[in-house]
Amino acid sequence: MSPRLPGRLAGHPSVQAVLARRRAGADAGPPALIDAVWLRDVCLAAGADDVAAVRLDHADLAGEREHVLAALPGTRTLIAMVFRMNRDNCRSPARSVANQEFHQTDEQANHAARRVTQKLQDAGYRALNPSVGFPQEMDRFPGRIWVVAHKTVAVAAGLGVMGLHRNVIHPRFGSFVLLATVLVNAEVSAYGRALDYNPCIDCKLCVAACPVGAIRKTGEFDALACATHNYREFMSGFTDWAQTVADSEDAADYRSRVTDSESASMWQSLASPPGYKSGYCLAVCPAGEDVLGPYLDDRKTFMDTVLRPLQDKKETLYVLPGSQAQEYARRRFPHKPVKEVTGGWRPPAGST
Ligand code: B12
Ligand code: SF4
Repeated sequence: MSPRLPGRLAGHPSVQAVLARRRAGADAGPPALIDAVWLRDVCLAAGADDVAAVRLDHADLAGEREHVLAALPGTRTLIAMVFRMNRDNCRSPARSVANQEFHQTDEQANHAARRVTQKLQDAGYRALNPSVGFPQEMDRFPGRIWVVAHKTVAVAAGLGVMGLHRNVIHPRFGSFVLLATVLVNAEVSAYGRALDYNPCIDCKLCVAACPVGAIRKTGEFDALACATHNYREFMSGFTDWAQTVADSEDAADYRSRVTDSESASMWQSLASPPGYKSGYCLAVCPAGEDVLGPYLDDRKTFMDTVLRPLQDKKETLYVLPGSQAQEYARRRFPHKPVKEVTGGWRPPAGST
């Protein structure tokens, strides 16, 4: 049935074209249910390495619901996808190599999620793909800057489980995956089921690899220690650097506070995608069926060739003064210079 429209609107060429298409049956609207096999093919063709859908009303997604609905009102299903990273690139002590791998995969995942969204849109659904990594909602910083927590969605969809290092471990690809989520306003004919085991083998290599002790044997994760070091050239570290520039009396004073290589590195992070300082927890993880073999065959060689080069690397570690991370870094990695930074966090009201 045609909608009742005011005369001026009814006579508009675009309106007439839409109504003519409807009369011809070309615009019948999408099927109520998205076919799971079709959806999987679309995601794999777009570049995903694995995919599973989960209902937005899944109990484990209660904390995501309001954020998802704010991003796309009417969302019924979340489509979780994983994208493999090349392992030895991630493991390289050369930060340029590892960072390139992270950023290329990030880009691939964003492209694929966008393509899936486009296919769903063309099929007549409302769909949206939040950013895989950055950019994020910086007006909310230091609050929740992400639109959707991809880890939470991927775990609920059954694509993996978080390991000791708090990254999602895929049963085959292990920790070497980035995640993306597509929101859609329809149900899918089949949903994923949570894994009934954790691919993490509790080897604790991630604990040994993290240079600032952010991953504890007990399972606690010190997100602030991680962000202060690993994200030195992202939002908070950048703010601290900008404050250092503002506080410096002249070029000589600035140079006494910031080394030439730190200035060059900050420039590189501003000119290219920003560089992670670490990510070693993910790099050393032997979990996952495609990854585990060499670790099972010869654990010593695995540690000598994967863990040790990262532990031995001479590099500056960034810590908050008086933090556990500072004590840990000095004790466990005496060959790595430890530098106190503020992390760029705003001082409490009343302090100068
Ligand atoms: C915030 C964030 C971070 C923070 C906090 C990490 C964390 N464990 O949540 C920091 C800056 C430390 C970080 C670091 C890294 N991240 Co990150 N990060 C995210 C982000 C934006 C949201 C994470 C999230 O869902 N948190 C909520 C719940 C699920 O996490 P949680 O572990 O249960 O809870 C902890 C944190 O949320 C933290 N927290 C709570 N509120 C806040 C607020 C702020 C500002 C901070 C810093 C932390 C924080 O405290 C909780 C208790 O420990 C996602 C992208 C996205 N949109 O989902 C990527 C994501 C989780 N990151 C990812 C990666 C790859 C990394 C790094 C390896 C980057 C690198 N190359 O070095 C490191 C690994 C550090 C680690 N061991 O976790 C991948 C993980 C892929 C996977 N296989 O699981 C994601 C999914 C990006 C992606 N699309 O693939 N990350
Ligand atoms: S490195 Fe070992 S302990 Fe850490 S997440 Fe991977 S399998 Fe689990």
